[in-house]
Amino acid sequence: MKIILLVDMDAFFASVEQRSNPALRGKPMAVIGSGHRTVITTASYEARAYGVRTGMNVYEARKQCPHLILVVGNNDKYTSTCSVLEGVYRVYTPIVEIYSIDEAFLDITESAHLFGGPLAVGARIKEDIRRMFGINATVGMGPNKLIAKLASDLDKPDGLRWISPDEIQDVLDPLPVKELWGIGKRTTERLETLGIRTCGDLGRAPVSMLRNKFGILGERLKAMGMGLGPSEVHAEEEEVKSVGHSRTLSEDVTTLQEIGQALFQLSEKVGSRMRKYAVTGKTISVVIRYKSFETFSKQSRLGMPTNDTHVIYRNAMSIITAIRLREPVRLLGVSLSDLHDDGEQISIFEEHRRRQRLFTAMDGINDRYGNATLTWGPCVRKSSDSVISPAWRPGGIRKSL
Ligand code: TTP
Ligand code: MG
Repeated sequence: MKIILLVDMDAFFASVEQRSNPALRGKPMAVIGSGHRTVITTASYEARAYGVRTGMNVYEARKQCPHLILVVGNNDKYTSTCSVLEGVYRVYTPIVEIYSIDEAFLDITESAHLFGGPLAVGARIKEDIRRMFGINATVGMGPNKLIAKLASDLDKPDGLRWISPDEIQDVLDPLPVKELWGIGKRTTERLETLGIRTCGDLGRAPVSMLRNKFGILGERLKAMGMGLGPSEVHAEEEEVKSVGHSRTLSEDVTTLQEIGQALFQLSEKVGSRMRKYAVTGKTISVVIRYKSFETFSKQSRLGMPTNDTHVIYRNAMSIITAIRLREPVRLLGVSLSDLHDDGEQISIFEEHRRRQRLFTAMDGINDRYGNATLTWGPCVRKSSDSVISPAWRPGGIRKSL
């Protein structure tokens, strides 16, 4: 049985701001996005006590807490903190997966005993983070990622909790299903129509009933109710398997035109990064997150490997147009996998060669003068860097979506 550890910073952006400005410490404050200044990105725990939440607009938040202090976020501070954190984690195990801007999974199965056991590792990581950055993190541990995430959620903020295999049943039995990572509002409502409210109910539900209602997902849901989940931690040094980029849109969008604009920007980001790394990809995936946070992805295989922005865009668009969108879209992602070395591709067609020269020139200029100095028409309309996507990675290149 593995021991998986999740580190999740407490009120991450807000904590970093409180750290760099002592006047903000101990106060109800919130960070707003630099691009979209009316929405709360995250709130300090002092502000959460008043009911201020991520995603609220400033007016709603001020209604909850009239003396709320607002700070415009500085993404560079958060991403550089994240990059340094990776080094902290590697002291304890080489198997580290930077999962989001403020979360990382560590597989400490083989190394925990060197430091005095899982709880000692967790305590040391918390202490390292406090000493280096002056901020609090919560550490959750369990035999898989689902339970590690649950342990962290249940013990926030400044928590340290290890749910060992023999405790899982007792923890899950009374726990409402919505507390489980990956079970959103819609699934919770659909489970409720089956009379399933707690994880205990879910784990005991007949699989045939769940399969009827949820199809293939039914089995996964039952397993989750029993506390089973993935335990593979994807260490970053493994070979790159996909290149992707995703972005929380500054506003939820509904029209194909708006989606197309965002997809073009993403395709250009992915295409230019692939050209920089001299790779092409043969499978394209599009990730869609609805307003309700329900997230899914669709893939398609390309005729030949590509890193051409327009080819990526056209294929991403045909995936989207084949989907009947049920809700406004909050986040979009594009990635290419099944990667090949670009050198394998010999350009037979002059058009292909001409486009490659164009891309090389554009990428060169952008390398020199900063990203998106030179870009395609559809990318100009909206700034694309004001929001850090939850899928942000230090290297900008990741193994899987
Ligand atoms: P979270 O870990 O979800 O939130 P948090 O660290 O602020 O608070 P806690 O973990 O203690 O509950 O997100 C990490 C950071 O990511 C958060 O500080 C701000 C940013 N973020 C966004 O930019 N947009 C979002 O929709 C969310 C949820 C977070
Ligand atoms: Mg956090």
